[in-house]
Amino acid sequence: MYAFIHYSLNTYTDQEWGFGNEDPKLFNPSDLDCRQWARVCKQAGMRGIIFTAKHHCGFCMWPSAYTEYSVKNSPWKNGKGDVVRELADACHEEGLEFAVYLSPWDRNHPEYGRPAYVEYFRNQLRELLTNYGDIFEVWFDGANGGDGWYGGANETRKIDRTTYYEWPETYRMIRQLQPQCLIWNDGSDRGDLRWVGTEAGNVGETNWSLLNHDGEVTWPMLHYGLEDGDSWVPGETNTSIRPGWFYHETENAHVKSLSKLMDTYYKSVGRNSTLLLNFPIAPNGRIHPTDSLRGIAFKKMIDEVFKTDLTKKAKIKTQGNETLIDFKEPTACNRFLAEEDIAQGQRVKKFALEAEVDDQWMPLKDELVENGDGLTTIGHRRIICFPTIKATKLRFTITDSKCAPMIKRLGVYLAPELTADIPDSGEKKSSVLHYFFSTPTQMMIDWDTEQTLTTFRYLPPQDTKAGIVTHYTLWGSTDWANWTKLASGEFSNIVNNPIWQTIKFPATKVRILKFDADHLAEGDRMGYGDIEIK
Ligand code: FUL
Repeated sequence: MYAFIHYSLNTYTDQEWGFGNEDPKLFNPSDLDCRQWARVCKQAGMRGIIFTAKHHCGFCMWPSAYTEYSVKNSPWKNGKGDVVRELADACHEEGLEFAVYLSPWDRNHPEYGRPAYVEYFRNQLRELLTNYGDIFEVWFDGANGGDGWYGGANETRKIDRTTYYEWPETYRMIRQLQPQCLIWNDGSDRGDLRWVGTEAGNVGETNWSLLNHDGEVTWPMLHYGLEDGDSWVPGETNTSIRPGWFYHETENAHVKSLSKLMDTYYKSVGRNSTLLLNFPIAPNGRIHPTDSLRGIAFKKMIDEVFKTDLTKKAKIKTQGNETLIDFKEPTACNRFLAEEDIAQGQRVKKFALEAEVDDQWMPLKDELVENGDGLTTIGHRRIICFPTIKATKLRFTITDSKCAPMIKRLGVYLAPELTADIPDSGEKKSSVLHYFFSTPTQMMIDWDTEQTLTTFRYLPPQDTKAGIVTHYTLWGSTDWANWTKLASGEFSNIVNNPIWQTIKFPATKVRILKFDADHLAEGDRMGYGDIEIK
C-alpha cells in the first residue's frame, strides 16, 4: 500500500481542479506539517507517498526555476518554502519511499499544446528527479487538454495524447536519471504500471499483470489486464479516502468507513494489485484528524485480520495441483489467501476452493464478486472472502494454468465482522422536491413558495457515463419569466469519479430552479442519481 497526497492551490478555492489563474498569494497554510503527513501515512501502513508536486492548475509546490507560478510567489515562508523538499525529508526520516505526481496537463502555462511546453515539462521533471533524492515512481495523470487559463488566452486546447508529449524521449530521461523509478502512465504510452480504469478502488477479480507493449489499451485491458500480453504492466488501484481527491470541508462527514476501506483492500491488494490511497491536505496544511484516525484504524484492522494464519496449525498436503489443508477439528474461517511466485511470471488461470463442513464438501466462492465464483487469476496476492464457516478441511485445486503453477504462499484467516457503512448525513433528498425535464437537457425544479437557496448538489448516474452532466448552467426565477444566472461551469473529473458535485451561489430567493446540461459525457439525455438543494 502506498499513499497519495493531493494538495495544491485549489485547496484554498474549494474547487476540485484549479483553472490555472488562481492567485499564488492564496497559498498560506497556517500549520503546514509534512512530518504529520508522513507519520500518519506510516501509521496507516503505507510504504511510501506519491505527492502532487504539480496538479492540472500548474501551480508548483516546489520553487521551480522554470515558472513564477509556484510556492516562491506565495506568502508561505515568505516565498522561501519548498513543500516537495519538506515532504522528501519527512519521508526519509520516517523510512518511507517518496514519489511525485507531475500533471502533464497544465492549465496555467501559455505554451500548453505547443512543443515549447513539452520542453518545460521535461525541465520540471528533471528538477524533481535530480534534487530530491530517490524517487520511486512518477505519476503522469491521464487528464490532458481542455479549457484553461493558458497565460491569459483563456481557451480550450486539445492535444493528441499519443504523440504530443513524446513520451519515449521523456522515459529515456527518467531511466537515465533514476533507473529504479517506476513510470505510471494510464495507457497511451506503456509505462511500468497501469491505471485500473476506475477511481472507485477496485480492479477486476481476474487481473493479469500483462498488457501488450504496442497498440491501443481498451477499458477491459486496464481493468482485467491481458492474459496473453507481452509486457509486464501490473495494475495500481488508486482511490481517495474521501469522495474527492482534494480536501473539501463539506466532505468531512463522508470519509470512507472502515468497512468500505477493507472492501477496497480486498478488491485491490486482494486482487493482485497495489493500493494507492489518497489523503487530501486541509487548508491548514495538515491531514484532517478524521482521515488520519480512519487511516490508522484501517491498518490496525488489516493487522487484525491477518494476525493468525490458521494453516500454521493444520496439516498441509500437496499432490499435483491439489492442496489439502486439514485442520483436524472444526475451525472458523472466512478468508483464503494465495500467492504466486511472480518472479516466475503469472500462471494460474482458474482454481477451485472447497470446504468440508459437518462431513460434507461444499464449494466456496468470493462473496465480493457479483458474477461467477471469482476464482480466476492469483498473481502476487489473491484474497477470497467468504462467509464464516466451521471447516475441518479446505481443498485448493488449480484447475487451469498457463504452465506449471508456482504457489509461494497459502493462508487461511478469520476476519472480525464489521458493522455496515455509516450512512451519509441526512441532507434533503430529491424525493421531497418537485422536478421535471422541460427538454432532454434541462431540468426544472419548482416550489410552491419562494425559498432562499445557496447550494445545488448533483449526483450523476452511477453505473453509466450516458447522461453525466459535465458542464452546466444554473438559473433561478420567482415568476417563470425572468431568470437570473446563479452559476455555470464544469464538474471536474466527474466521469472518472462520479461523486456528489456541489454548486454554491450567493443566497438568492427563488421559486423555480433551471438546471441546464450544457454538455454531457455521453448520450443526449441528461441523467442523475440524486439532487439536493439547500
Ligand atoms: C485524475 C485527476 O484528474 C484527479 O484530479 C486526480 O489527480 C486523480 C488521481 O487522477 O485523473
